[in-house]
Amino acid sequence: CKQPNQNVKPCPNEDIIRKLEELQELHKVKPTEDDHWRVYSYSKSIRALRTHPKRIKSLEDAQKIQGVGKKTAQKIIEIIETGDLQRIVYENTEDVKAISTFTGIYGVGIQTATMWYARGCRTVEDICNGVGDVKLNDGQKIGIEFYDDLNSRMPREEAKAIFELIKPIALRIDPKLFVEIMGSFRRGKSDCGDIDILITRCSDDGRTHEGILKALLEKLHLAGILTEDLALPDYSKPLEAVYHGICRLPDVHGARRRRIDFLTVPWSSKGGALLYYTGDDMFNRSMRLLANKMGYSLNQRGLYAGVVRDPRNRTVKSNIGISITFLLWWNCASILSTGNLIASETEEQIFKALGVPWREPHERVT
Ligand code: DCP
Ligand code: MG
Ligand code: MN
Repeated sequence: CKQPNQNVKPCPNEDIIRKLEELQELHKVKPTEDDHWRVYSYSKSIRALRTHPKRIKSLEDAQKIQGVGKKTAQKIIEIIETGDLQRIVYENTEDVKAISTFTGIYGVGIQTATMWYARGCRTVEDICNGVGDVKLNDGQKIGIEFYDDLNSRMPREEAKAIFELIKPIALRIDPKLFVEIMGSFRRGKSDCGDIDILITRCSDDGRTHEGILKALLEKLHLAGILTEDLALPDYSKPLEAVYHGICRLPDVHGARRRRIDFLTVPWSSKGGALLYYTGDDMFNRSMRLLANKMGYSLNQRGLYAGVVRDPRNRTVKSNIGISITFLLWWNCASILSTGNLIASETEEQIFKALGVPWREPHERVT
């Protein structure tokens, strides 16, 4: 598919975005509701700034941008005038710094990071040295070994180069496979945090992609493309599998380790999976919310009706003046429609069923 590279042109407010992102990262590891709101509010401002075509020069300029609040506008001015943001210094306390460093390790969430800090760990070295009797699982050990690589985003071109090695290897196993790159790459971003690959296969000829992922992973290890596994698929679900691992461009001196994810789904879920795996996560969240409001449920398998309501929990009140016939019909309808698939084969079907005008992947940012 076409990849409009809307983010490739230089952004006139890049320095402001960098500082706001830095502050946002610090709030991400803090526990209060207020911090969560700040993260959300900064992400709105950052998105708005990314698409703002002109350099911001004044408080008025900043406040006029949709999504930028008054307090953020003041911060923007501080960054423009001083090149810095005092709030970063203020928020960057020892605990926040340490916890934020720890959550940069693959497989470490805020809870684990906070626990390690409480046990006395202040640096990654402390963790490795067993301070506070901290134990690491295999994924976390790999996360530490390649900490810097895995915390840097790759240029779009590198994701493309790696994918273009992988796709033909997959098609050699089965030429009828659907193998596409999803996530930030499909949205046309100029840099990617990882490589997300969706695999499925039309089963009209009676065959499926069962067993393909296992074979593919083996070949990719042999080719030196996959270097470490982080989470292997659950092979008890033959058509629906998730893999997390690490890859790199083989035969390139100094090539960095990159995160890679595979998702396989049944052909009937292709549209649901494309929509989910293209993201971004905020766009997905708003689509799910909309689906729920309409009494539907949206996930990577597709759009379903009836699953949000549990008919058994419905209490019948006799004083609300609804006829018994209607209540019976309503309950039957709920029961009959439990898990009823509304749309899943194509993304277009799902947009249509939700009454949302079509949005190209690069437009799917909220
Ligand atoms: N996704 C989601 N909710 C999550 C995680 C993922 O809806 N909590 C979906 C939307 C994402 C897609 O999966 O776009 C891929 O997940 P990534 O974490 O790889 O995110 P991106 O590819 O969008 O960004 P990045 O460049 O950071 O990898
Ligand atoms: Mg990604
Ligand atoms: Mn991913």
